[in-house]
Amino acid sequence: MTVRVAIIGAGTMGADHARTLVAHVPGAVLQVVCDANAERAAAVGAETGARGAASDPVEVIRRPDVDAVLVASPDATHGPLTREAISVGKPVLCEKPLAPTSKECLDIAAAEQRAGRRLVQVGFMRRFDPAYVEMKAVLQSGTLGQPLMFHCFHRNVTAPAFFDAQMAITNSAPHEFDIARWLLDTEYAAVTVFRPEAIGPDKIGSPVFMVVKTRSGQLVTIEINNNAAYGYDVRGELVGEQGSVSLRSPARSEVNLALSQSTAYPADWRPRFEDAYRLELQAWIRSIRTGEPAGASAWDGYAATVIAEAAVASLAEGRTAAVSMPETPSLYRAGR
Ligand code: ISE
Repeated sequence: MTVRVAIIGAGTMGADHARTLVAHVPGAVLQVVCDANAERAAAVGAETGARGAASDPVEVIRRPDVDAVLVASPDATHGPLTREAISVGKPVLCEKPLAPTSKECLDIAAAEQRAGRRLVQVGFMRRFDPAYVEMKAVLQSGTLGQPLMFHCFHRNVTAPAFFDAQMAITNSAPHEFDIARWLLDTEYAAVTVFRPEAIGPDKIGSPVFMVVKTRSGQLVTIEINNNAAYGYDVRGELVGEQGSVSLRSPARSEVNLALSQSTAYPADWRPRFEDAYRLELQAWIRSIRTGEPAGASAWDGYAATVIAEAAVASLAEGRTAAVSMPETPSLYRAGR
């Protein structure tokens, strides 16, 4: 069975997924690239050899020659398009966040439960990143003892002027919220958000610094710095009772020159998570063909939005915000 995929949204991530799908994913064909901007859809479609291009996402989702949908359109459209795919029983890989509000995420999970099977995978690609996967394997081997702390650094070169501290929490931090929850296999209890006072009052963006408490008693620290200037740099160190495990930057070479040694930083997340995106898409198509769910579920997408909402409240009100999650429904209990 060849899975005929529609990609909705031909911006940075949609175009990147289209290239990865056609170059590296056996068992899938790029049926249609859809974008509100018809020219952009046609350009990405032509570049990747898609069978067609379109501009109406709902029509595309309902087409009988489309088997599965990848949603990479703007954040606010994720919820309605994912629900549309569920309503016609089609598997959907939705970029993060699953939806901007926890209420919308819960509605998506409810629709999926009514459908009675897992149709939604959320694009938390770090779960496929070899470095995080190794980190989790070391933790699970037991050699570190109990995990105590997880330190996360998320630095982008620069962000657009509208990318404020709240967006740092709702657009960038969900990657950290999801990966820490997945690694530590626990839910969150509380979050406190700080911003360095040294930053000028006219600077509306990050850095934001968060201290998160888990229900199992660990601390997770998260620095989001969308204007770090020097390079795209994601770091993580998991500290256990007996030792720690850190991510290594996947640089492929180092340059020796003028009495110094250097490695390069990528300009954005695509090269850093190239392997993760490829493995994520391969796992998605495999899961459609085998019926075995892979990656982050709609419930995981909900969990990331719940803590993002609490963190936004903490930022606005300058206090610790409690994080509360209902019990995990049975559809989502296996395979976390
Ligand atoms: C962006 O939306 C992403 O998903 C990237 O992975 C992340 O590094 C960046 O901070 C976000 O804005």
